[in-house]
Amino acid sequence: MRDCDNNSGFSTRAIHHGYDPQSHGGALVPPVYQTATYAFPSVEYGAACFAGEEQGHFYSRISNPTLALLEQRMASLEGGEAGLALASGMGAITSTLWTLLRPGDELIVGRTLYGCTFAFLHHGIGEFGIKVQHVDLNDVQALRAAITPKTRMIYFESPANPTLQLVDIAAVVSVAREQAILVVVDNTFCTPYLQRPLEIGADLVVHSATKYLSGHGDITAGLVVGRKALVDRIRLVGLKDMTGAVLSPHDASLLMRGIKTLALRMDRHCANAAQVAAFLDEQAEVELLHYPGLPSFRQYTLAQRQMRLPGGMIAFELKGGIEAGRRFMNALQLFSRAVSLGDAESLAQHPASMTHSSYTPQERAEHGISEGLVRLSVGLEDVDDLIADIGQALRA
Ligand code: 7XF
Repeated sequence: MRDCDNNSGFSTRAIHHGYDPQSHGGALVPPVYQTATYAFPSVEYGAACFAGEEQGHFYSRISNPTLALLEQRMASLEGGEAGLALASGMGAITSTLWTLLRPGDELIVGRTLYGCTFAFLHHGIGEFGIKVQHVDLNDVQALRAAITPKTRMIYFESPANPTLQLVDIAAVVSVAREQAILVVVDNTFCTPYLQRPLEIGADLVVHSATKYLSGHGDITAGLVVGRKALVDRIRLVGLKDMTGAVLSPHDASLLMRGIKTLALRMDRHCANAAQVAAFLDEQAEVELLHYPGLPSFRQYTLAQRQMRLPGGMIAFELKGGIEAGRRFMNALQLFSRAVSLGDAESLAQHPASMTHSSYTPQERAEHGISEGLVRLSVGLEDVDDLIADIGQALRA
Protein backbone atom coordinates (compact mmCIF):
# COMPACT_ATOMS: atom_id res chain seq x y z
CA MET A 1 0.00 0.00 0.00
CA ARG A 2 1.29 3.48 -0.80
CA ASP A 3 2.06 5.76 2.08
CA CYS A 4 -1.37 7.42 2.18
CA ASP A 5 -3.71 7.20 5.16
CA ASN A 6 -6.38 9.35 6.79
CA ASN A 7 -3.66 11.68 8.11
CA SER A 8 -2.41 12.53 4.62
CA GLY A 9 -3.42 15.86 3.11
CA PHE A 10 -6.73 16.40 1.29
CA SER A 11 -5.34 16.26 -2.26
CA THR A 12 -3.04 13.34 -1.47
CA ARG A 13 -6.08 11.34 -0.34
CA ALA A 14 -8.16 12.60 -3.30
CA ILE A 15 -5.51 11.12 -5.61
CA HIS A 16 -4.30 8.00 -3.76
CA HIS A 17 -6.62 6.91 -0.95
CA GLY A 18 -7.55 3.23 -0.98
CA TYR A 19 -5.61 2.24 -4.10
CA ASP A 20 -2.28 0.44 -4.56
CA PRO A 21 -1.17 0.02 -8.20
CA GLN A 22 0.98 -2.96 -7.22
CA SER A 23 -2.19 -4.92 -6.41
CA HIS A 24 -3.45 -4.26 -9.96
CA GLY A 25 -0.57 -5.20 -12.23
CA GLY A 26 0.96 -1.76 -11.74
CA ALA A 27 -1.99 0.06 -13.36
CA LEU A 28 -1.60 3.69 -12.25
CA VAL A 29 -5.29 4.43 -12.73
CA PRO A 30 -7.75 2.12 -10.94
CA PRO A 31 -9.35 -0.37 -13.35
CA VAL A 32 -13.00 -0.08 -14.32
CA TYR A 33 -14.78 -3.27 -13.24
CA GLN A 34 -17.31 -3.21 -16.05
CA THR A 35 -19.33 -6.14 -14.73
CA ALA A 36 -22.91 -6.59 -13.56
CA THR A 37 -22.38 -9.90 -11.77
CA TYR A 38 -19.68 -11.99 -10.08
CA ALA A 39 -18.81 -15.69 -10.38
CA PHE A 40 -19.06 -17.57 -7.09
CA PRO A 41 -16.43 -20.24 -6.32
CA SER A 42 -19.20 -22.37 -4.77
CA VAL A 43 -22.94 -22.34 -4.13
CA GLU A 44 -22.20 -22.02 -0.42
CA TYR A 45 -20.07 -18.88 -0.97
CA GLY A 46 -22.80 -17.25 -3.09
CA ALA A 47 -25.42 -18.03 -0.47
CA ALA A 48 -23.16 -16.59 2.25
CA CYS A 49 -22.80 -13.35 0.23
CA PHE A 50 -26.58 -13.02 -0.02
CA ALA A 51 -26.91 -13.76 3.70
CA GLY A 52 -24.44 -10.98 4.51
CA GLU A 53 -21.97 -13.49 6.01
CA GLU A 54 -19.34 -12.94 3.29
CA GLN A 55 -18.20 -9.46 2.26
CA GLY A 56 -17.65 -10.32 -1.43
CA HIS A 57 -19.32 -8.53 -4.35
CA PHE A 58 -22.29 -10.45 -5.74
CA TYR A 59 -24.28 -8.06 -7.95
CA SER A 60 -23.40 -4.55 -9.15
CA ARG A 61 -26.68 -2.95 -8.04
CA ILE A 62 -25.40 -3.60 -4.51
CA SER A 63 -21.62 -3.18 -4.82
CA ASN A 64 -18.79 -3.09 -7.35
CA PRO A 65 -15.01 -2.76 -6.79
CA THR A 66 -14.73 0.48 -8.80
CA LEU A 67 -17.57 2.07 -6.83
CA ALA A 68 -16.14 0.68 -3.58
CA LEU A 69 -12.89 2.59 -4.12
CA LEU A 70 -14.77 5.81 -4.90
CA GLU A 71 -16.93 5.30 -1.78
CA GLN A 72 -13.91 4.73 0.45
CA ARG A 73 -12.12 7.78 -0.97
CA MET A 74 -15.13 10.06 -0.50
CA ALA A 75 -15.63 8.78 3.06
CA SER A 76 -12.03 9.77 3.79
CA LEU A 77 -12.46 13.25 2.23
CA GLU A 78 -15.69 13.96 4.14
CA GLY A 79 -14.33 12.49 7.38
CA GLY A 80 -17.02 9.79 7.50
CA GLU A 81 -16.98 6.06 8.22
CA ALA A 82 -18.50 4.89 4.93
CA GLY A 83 -19.72 6.10 1.56
CA LEU A 84 -22.25 5.04 -1.04
CA ALA A 85 -22.22 6.02 -4.71
CA LEU A 86 -25.46 6.44 -6.66
CA ALA A 87 -26.64 7.37 -10.15
CA SER A 88 -27.53 11.00 -9.34
CA GLY A 89 -27.92 13.46 -6.51
CA MET A 90 -31.66 12.75 -6.50
CA GLY A 91 -30.82 9.03 -6.31
CA ALA A 92 -28.75 9.75 -3.19
CA ILE A 93 -31.39 11.96 -1.57
CA THR A 94 -34.39 9.72 -2.31
CA SER A 95 -32.55 6.50 -1.34
CA THR A 96 -31.57 8.11 1.99
CA LEU A 97 -35.00 9.48 2.87
CA TRP A 98 -36.96 6.39 1.78
CA THR A 99 -34.66 4.29 3.98
CA LEU A 100 -34.60 6.37 7.15
CA LEU A 101 -38.20 7.66 7.36
CA ARG A 102 -41.41 5.76 8.18
CA PRO A 103 -45.07 6.77 7.89
CA GLY A 104 -45.88 8.87 10.96
CA ASP A 105 -42.37 10.38 11.15
CA GLU A 106 -41.86 14.12 10.96
CA LEU A 107 -39.13 15.72 8.88
CA ILE A 108 -37.86 19.27 9.45
CA VAL A 109 -36.21 20.83 6.39
CA GLY A 110 -34.51 24.12 5.58
CA ARG A 111 -36.46 27.03 4.17
CA THR A 112 -35.06 26.84 0.64
CA LEU A 113 -34.05 23.68 -1.23
CA TYR A 114 -33.21 22.60 -4.79
CA GLY A 115 -36.42 22.32 -6.86
CA CYS A 116 -36.53 18.52 -7.30
CA THR A 117 -35.70 17.94 -3.62
CA PHE A 118 -38.66 20.22 -2.81
CA ALA A 119 -40.84 18.30 -5.27
CA PHE A 120 -39.79 14.93 -3.80
CA LEU A 121 -40.62 16.10 -0.28
CA HIS A 122 -44.03 17.54 -1.15
CA HIS A 123 -45.22 15.35 -4.02
CA GLY A 124 -43.21 12.20 -3.27
CA ILE A 125 -42.41 11.11 0.27
CA GLY A 126 -44.77 13.70 1.78
CA GLU A 127 -47.72 11.80 0.26
CA PHE A 128 -46.72 8.61 2.09
CA GLY A 129 -47.55 9.68 5.64
CA ILE A 130 -44.42 11.69 6.42
CA LYS A 131 -44.98 15.24 7.62
CA VAL A 132 -42.62 17.79 6.07
CA GLN A 133 -42.13 21.12 7.79
CA HIS A 134 -39.93 23.99 6.52
CA VAL A 135 -38.24 25.94 9.31
CA ASP A 136 -35.81 28.86 9.29
CA LEU A 137 -33.00 26.78 10.80
CA ASN A 138 -31.05 29.86 11.83
CA ASP A 139 -33.84 30.62 14.30
CA VAL A 140 -33.02 28.15 17.08
CA GLN A 141 -36.22 29.04 18.95
CA ALA A 142 -38.30 28.23 15.87
CA LEU A 143 -36.38 24.97 15.39
CA ARG A 144 -36.96 23.92 19.00
CA ALA A 145 -40.66 24.82 18.69
CA ALA A 146 -41.03 22.70 15.54
CA ILE A 147 -39.57 19.55 17.09
CA THR A 148 -42.03 16.94 18.39
CA PRO A 149 -41.46 13.37 19.68
CA LYS A 150 -42.11 12.22 16.08
CA THR A 151 -39.31 14.34 14.57
CA ARG A 152 -36.87 11.90 13.02
CA MET A 153 -34.61 14.04 10.83
CA ILE A 154 -33.46 17.59 10.05
CA TYR A 155 -32.44 18.02 6.39
CA PHE A 156 -30.95 21.11 4.72
CA GLU A 157 -28.58 22.62 2.15
CA SER A 158 -25.87 25.09 3.13
CA PRO A 159 -25.46 27.22 1.08
CA ALA A 160 -29.02 26.74 -0.16
CA ASN A 161 -29.82 26.45 -3.85
CA PRO A 162 -30.41 29.10 -5.26
CA THR A 163 -30.40 31.84 -2.57
CA LEU A 164 -27.00 30.90 -1.04
CA GLN A 165 -28.46 31.36 2.45
CA LEU A 166 -26.36 29.45 4.98
CA VAL A 167 -27.41 27.29 7.91
CA ASP A 168 -25.26 27.27 11.06
CA ILE A 169 -24.53 23.53 11.06
CA ALA A 170 -23.09 23.46 14.60
CA ALA A 171 -26.19 25.18 16.02
CA VAL A 172 -28.57 22.71 14.33
CA VAL A 173 -26.44 19.74 15.43
CA SER A 174 -26.48 20.88 19.05
CA VAL A 175 -30.31 21.07 19.07
CA ALA A 176 -30.70 17.75 17.22
CA ARG A 177 -28.32 15.93 19.60
CA GLU A 178 -30.50 16.79 22.61
CA GLN A 179 -33.27 14.73 21.03
CA ALA A 180 -31.40 12.06 19.02
CA ILE A 181 -32.65 13.49 15.71
CA LEU A 182 -30.66 12.69 12.53
CA VAL A 183 -29.01 15.63 10.77
CA VAL A 184 -28.55 15.26 6.99
CA VAL A 185 -26.74 17.98 5.02
CA ASP A 186 -26.69 18.42 1.24
CA ASN A 187 -23.05 19.50 0.75
CA THR A 188 -23.23 19.85 -3.06
CA PHE A 189 -22.38 23.57 -3.24
CA CYS A 190 -19.30 23.21 -0.99
CA THR A 191 -17.80 19.74 -1.48
CA PRO A 192 -15.66 18.44 1.41
CA TYR A 193 -12.86 20.78 0.34
CA LEU A 194 -14.84 23.79 1.57
CA GLN A 195 -17.01 22.30 4.33
CA ARG A 196 -17.20 18.99 6.23
CA PRO A 197 -20.54 18.72 8.05
CA LEU A 198 -19.73 15.27 9.51
CA GLU A 199 -16.80 16.77 11.43
CA ILE A 200 -19.26 19.29 12.93
CA GLY A 201 -21.54 16.45 14.05
CA ALA A 202 -23.98 15.84 11.19
CA ASP A 203 -24.98 12.17 10.71
CA LEU A 204 -24.98 12.06 6.91
CA VAL A 205 -23.88 14.16 3.97
CA VAL A 206 -25.51 13.83 0.55
CA HIS A 207 -24.13 15.13 -2.74
CA SER A 208 -25.01 15.74 -6.30
CA ALA A 209 -21.63 14.59 -7.60
CA THR A 210 -22.82 15.76 -11.02
CA LYS A 211 -21.46 19.15 -9.95
CA TYR A 212 -18.06 20.17 -8.49
CA LEU A 213 -17.03 16.65 -7.46
CA SER A 214 -17.01 15.31 -11.02
CA GLY A 215 -16.36 18.83 -12.25
CA HIS A 216 -16.61 18.41 -16.01
CA GLY A 217 -20.34 18.25 -16.68
CA ASP A 218 -20.10 14.83 -18.30
CA ILE A 219 -21.86 12.52 -15.80
CA THR A 220 -24.72 12.48 -13.32
CA ALA A 221 -23.81 10.93 -9.97
CA GLY A 222 -24.68 11.09 -6.29
CA LEU A 223 -23.05 10.20 -2.99
CA VAL A 224 -23.99 9.58 0.62
CA VAL A 225 -21.34 9.60 3.35
CA GLY A 226 -21.64 9.06 7.10
CA ARG A 227 -21.94 6.49 9.84
CA LYS A 228 -21.45 2.96 8.50
CA ALA A 229 -24.61 1.55 10.07
CA LEU A 230 -26.75 4.20 8.32
CA VAL A 231 -24.91 3.96 4.99
CA ASP A 232 -25.21 0.14 5.01
CA ARG A 233 -28.98 0.44 5.49
CA ILE A 234 -29.29 2.98 2.68
CA ARG A 235 -27.36 0.59 0.41
CA LEU A 236 -29.43 -2.49 1.28
CA VAL A 237 -32.86 -0.82 1.42
CA GLY A 238 -32.90 2.53 -0.42
CA LEU A 239 -30.50 1.70 -3.23
CA LYS A 240 -31.01 -2.07 -3.59
CA ASP A 241 -34.80 -2.32 -3.17
CA MET A 242 -36.40 1.11 -3.40
CA THR A 243 -34.68 3.23 -6.05
CA GLY A 244 -32.15 0.97 -7.80
CA ALA A 245 -30.29 4.21 -8.57
CA VAL A 246 -26.92 2.55 -9.11
CA LEU A 247 -23.95 4.41 -10.62
CA SER A 248 -22.22 2.82 -13.61
CA PRO A 249 -18.60 1.69 -13.03
CA HIS A 250 -17.42 3.84 -15.94
CA ASP A 251 -19.03 6.94 -14.44
CA ALA A 252 -17.50 6.05 -11.05
CA SER A 253 -14.10 6.09 -12.76
CA LEU A 254 -14.81 9.51 -14.35
CA LEU A 255 -15.94 10.79 -10.95
CA MET A 256 -12.67 9.64 -9.34
CA ARG A 257 -10.77 11.38 -12.12
CA GLY A 258 -12.63 14.59 -11.31
CA ILE A 259 -12.05 14.27 -7.56
CA LYS A 260 -8.26 14.11 -8.11
CA THR A 261 -8.28 17.81 -9.10
CA LEU A 262 -11.05 18.95 -6.73
CA ALA A 263 -8.87 21.18 -4.52
CA LEU A 264 -7.20 22.88 -7.50
CA ARG A 265 -10.51 23.49 -9.21
CA MET A 266 -12.31 24.72 -6.08
CA ASP A 267 -9.53 27.23 -5.37
CA ARG A 268 -9.93 28.61 -8.90
CA HIS A 269 -13.76 28.57 -8.83
CA CYS A 270 -13.67 30.52 -5.56
CA ALA A 271 -11.01 33.00 -6.71
CA ASN A 272 -12.90 33.68 -9.96
CA ALA A 273 -16.27 33.99 -8.18
CA ALA A 274 -14.83 36.43 -5.64
CA GLN A 275 -13.68 38.72 -8.46
CA VAL A 276 -16.94 38.40 -10.40
CA ALA A 277 -18.90 39.19 -7.21
CA ALA A 278 -16.72 42.23 -6.48
CA PHE A 279 -17.37 43.46 -10.04
CA LEU A 280 -21.15 42.94 -9.78
CA ASP A 281 -21.11 44.74 -6.42
CA GLU A 282 -19.92 47.90 -8.19
CA GLN A 283 -22.48 47.86 -11.01
CA ALA A 284 -25.38 50.31 -10.82
CA GLU A 285 -27.72 47.83 -12.58
CA VAL A 286 -27.45 45.31 -9.72
CA GLU A 287 -30.21 45.57 -7.12
CA LEU A 288 -29.37 42.63 -4.83
CA LEU A 289 -26.28 40.44 -4.67
CA HIS A 290 -25.75 37.20 -2.76
CA TYR A 291 -22.19 35.89 -2.40
CA PRO A 292 -20.93 34.49 0.92
CA GLY A 293 -17.52 36.10 0.41
CA LEU A 294 -18.77 39.71 0.32
CA PRO A 295 -18.65 41.62 3.62
CA SER A 296 -22.17 42.88 2.75
CA PHE A 297 -23.49 39.26 2.73
CA ARG A 298 -25.95 38.89 5.63
CA GLN A 299 -24.19 35.79 6.99
CA TYR A 300 -20.63 36.83 6.18
CA THR A 301 -19.33 35.97 9.68
CA LEU A 302 -20.93 32.52 9.57
CA ALA A 303 -19.50 31.96 6.07
CA GLN A 304 -16.02 32.86 7.35
CA ARG A 305 -16.35 30.39 10.23
CA GLN A 306 -18.05 27.53 8.43
CA MET A 307 -16.63 27.50 4.90
CA ARG A 308 -12.95 27.31 4.01
CA LEU A 309 -13.64 29.59 1.00
CA PRO A 310 -16.93 31.24 -0.11
CA GLY A 311 -17.63 28.97 -3.10
CA GLY A 312 -18.16 29.46 -6.82
CA MET A 313 -21.89 30.31 -6.87
CA ILE A 314 -23.39 33.81 -7.11
CA ALA A 315 -27.05 34.88 -7.16
CA PHE A 316 -28.26 38.38 -7.99
CA GLU A 317 -31.17 40.48 -9.14
CA LEU A 318 -31.11 43.36 -11.55
CA LYS A 319 -32.98 46.64 -11.01
CA GLY A 320 -35.30 45.88 -13.92
CA GLY A 321 -36.40 42.58 -12.33
CA ILE A 322 -37.20 39.50 -14.37
CA GLU A 323 -37.23 41.32 -17.74
CA ALA A 324 -33.79 42.84 -17.17
CA GLY A 325 -32.55 39.43 -15.99
CA ARG A 326 -33.81 37.80 -19.19
CA ARG A 327 -32.15 40.46 -21.40
CA PHE A 328 -28.91 40.06 -19.44
CA MET A 329 -28.91 36.28 -19.78
CA ASN A 330 -29.73 36.33 -23.49
CA ALA A 331 -26.85 38.76 -24.09
CA LEU A 332 -24.22 36.53 -22.43
CA GLN A 333 -21.66 35.20 -24.90
CA LEU A 334 -19.07 33.33 -22.82
CA PHE A 335 -21.34 32.15 -20.00
CA SER A 336 -23.62 29.36 -21.22
CA ARG A 337 -27.33 29.55 -20.47
CA ALA A 338 -27.57 26.20 -18.69
CA VAL A 339 -28.69 24.61 -15.44
CA SER A 340 -26.28 22.56 -13.30
CA LEU A 341 -23.13 23.96 -11.71
CA GLY A 342 -19.53 23.25 -10.84
CA ASP A 343 -18.36 22.73 -14.41
CA ALA A 344 -15.24 24.19 -16.03
CA GLU A 345 -17.62 26.26 -18.19
CA SER A 346 -19.34 29.23 -16.54
CA LEU A 347 -23.12 28.82 -16.48
CA ALA A 348 -26.05 31.18 -15.97
CA GLN A 349 -29.61 30.11 -15.24
CA HIS A 350 -32.95 31.53 -14.11
CA PRO A 351 -34.15 29.56 -11.01
CA ALA A 352 -37.83 30.59 -11.21
CA SER A 353 -38.28 29.15 -14.72
CA MET A 354 -35.64 26.42 -14.54
CA THR A 355 -34.16 24.69 -11.44
CA HIS A 356 -36.95 25.88 -9.12
CA SER A 357 -39.89 25.73 -11.53
CA SER A 358 -41.26 22.79 -9.51
CA TYR A 359 -42.27 25.36 -6.85
CA THR A 360 -45.47 27.30 -7.60
CA PRO A 361 -44.95 31.09 -7.80
CA GLN A 362 -46.56 31.38 -4.36
CA GLU A 363 -44.24 28.69 -2.95
CA ARG A 364 -41.21 30.48 -4.41
CA ALA A 365 -42.30 33.67 -2.68
CA GLU A 366 -42.76 31.82 0.63
CA HIS A 367 -39.35 30.18 0.31
CA GLY A 368 -37.41 33.32 -0.55
CA ILE A 369 -36.82 32.64 -4.27
CA SER A 370 -37.60 35.84 -6.16
CA GLU A 371 -38.79 35.69 -9.78
CA GLY A 372 -35.97 37.94 -11.03
CA LEU A 373 -33.09 36.01 -9.43
CA VAL A 374 -30.23 35.02 -11.78
CA ARG A 375 -27.80 32.32 -10.64
CA LEU A 376 -24.21 32.08 -11.88
CA SER A 377 -21.91 29.08 -11.61
CA VAL A 378 -18.52 30.71 -12.09
CA GLY A 379 -16.25 28.40 -14.06
CA LEU A 380 -12.52 28.02 -14.56
CA GLU A 381 -11.97 30.40 -17.49
CA ASP A 382 -9.78 33.52 -17.23
CA VAL A 383 -11.67 35.83 -14.93
CA ASP A 384 -11.07 38.95 -17.06
CA ASP A 385 -12.97 37.29 -19.89
CA LEU A 386 -15.84 36.40 -17.56
CA ILE A 387 -16.05 39.95 -16.22
CA ALA A 388 -15.94 41.38 -19.75
CA ASP A 389 -18.84 39.11 -20.75
CA ILE A 390 -20.92 40.16 -17.74
CA GLY A 391 -20.09 43.81 -18.38
CA GLN A 392 -21.22 43.72 -22.01
CA ALA A 393 -24.39 41.75 -21.10
CA LEU A 394 -25.31 44.29 -18.40
CA ARG A 395 -25.02 47.13 -20.92
CA ALA A 396 -27.03 45.25 -23.56
O1 7XF B 1 -29.76 14.47 -9.38
P1 7XF B 1 -28.71 15.51 -9.56
O2 7XF B 1 -27.33 14.94 -9.67
O3 7XF B 1 -29.07 16.49 -10.63
O4 7XF B 1 -28.64 16.35 -8.16
C1 7XF B 1 -29.77 16.91 -7.55
C2 7XF B 1 -29.32 18.05 -6.68
C3 7XF B 1 -29.22 17.85 -5.32
N1 7XF B 1 -28.85 18.82 -4.48
C4 7XF B 1 -28.53 20.04 -4.95
C5 7XF B 1 -28.11 21.10 -3.99
C6 7XF B 1 -28.58 20.31 -6.31
O5 7XF B 1 -28.27 21.53 -6.73
C7 7XF B 1 -29.00 19.29 -7.21
C8 7XF B 1 -29.09 19.52 -8.66
N2 7XF B 1 -29.14 20.88 -9.05
C9 7XF B 1 -28.98 21.29 -10.43
C10 7XF B 1 -29.03 22.82 -10.45
O6 7XF B 1 -29.44 23.44 -9.46
O7 7XF B 1 -28.61 23.42 -11.44
C11 7XF B 1 -29.99 20.61 -11.28
C12 7XF B 1 -30.32 21.17 -12.59
S1 7XF B 1 -32.10 21.10 -12.89
